[in-house]
Amino acid sequence: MATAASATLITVAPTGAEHAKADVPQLPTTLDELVETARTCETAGAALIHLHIRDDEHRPTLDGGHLRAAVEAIRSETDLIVQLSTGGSVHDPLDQRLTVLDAEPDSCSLTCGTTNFGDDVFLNPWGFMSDLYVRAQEREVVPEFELFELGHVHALRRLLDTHGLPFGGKVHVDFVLGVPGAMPGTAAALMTGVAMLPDEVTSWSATGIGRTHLPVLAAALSAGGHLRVGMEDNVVFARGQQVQHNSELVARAAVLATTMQRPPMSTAQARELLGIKPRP
Ligand code: KMH
Ligand code: ZN
Repeated sequence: MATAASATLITVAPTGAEHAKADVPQLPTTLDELVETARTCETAGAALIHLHIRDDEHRPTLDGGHLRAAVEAIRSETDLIVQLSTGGSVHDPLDQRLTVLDAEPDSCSLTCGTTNFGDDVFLNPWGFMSDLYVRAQEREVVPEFELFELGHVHALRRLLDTHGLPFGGKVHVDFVLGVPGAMPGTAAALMTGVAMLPDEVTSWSATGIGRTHLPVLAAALSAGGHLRVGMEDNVVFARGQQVQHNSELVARAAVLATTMQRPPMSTAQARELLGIKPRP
């Protein structure tokens, strides 16, 4: 397993499925806003975008037309790796979540088990994980394994044992810490998870939800991990100061990574790290 890297993969998760546009008007929800966000965040140092799509009323949607339009628009305007969320919102049915791959993203998220999610439950039973994994292999989409709980690390072991390596041969995981009811956003929890990773894991990143954003970012950087930032996970830049644009979070992560002598990775380096197919 690679324990340190000389450059940092910065992922931006600009929107998510949880915040309402009415509460956070600066949340990018329209196609134009997403494309502008993607462009600006690429300039600020991001190499991968983790996308949730909203409908014309700014509500989360898994509609194939919306997903495909977003993938195509961001590909035509940026060189970012496009990752679609298969987690969607806690209300999305499992069978619909499987259809996300029809939009032909470079990458997809794949959460390695069910977890508490605030007052809700984010459902990821074994059968769903397994089907999604095999479909991603068949369609040559590279999964990013989302780990919200330490048990998810063990479930990843089961996926690899059952189905072998993902398309591209690399195994990249993303720790999501600090979701209420799930793994806490602490350096200790992150380090425990990293210590449990299967040998096949070639890289890892981490993100902390809400007020755990900065502690998790600092812990990940100091331990040789990569970073995910964005308004999906955190809408507060500093005490009393809301995030106005996702690029603020990317730019701060880029400065911290550069200070730590691990500057942001280019999109080409990120493709190699993750085993993503080159653009046609
Ligand atoms: N919105 C959460 C219920 C993912 O993108 O794969 C799930 C989530 C994970 O955001
Ligand atoms: Zn997500």
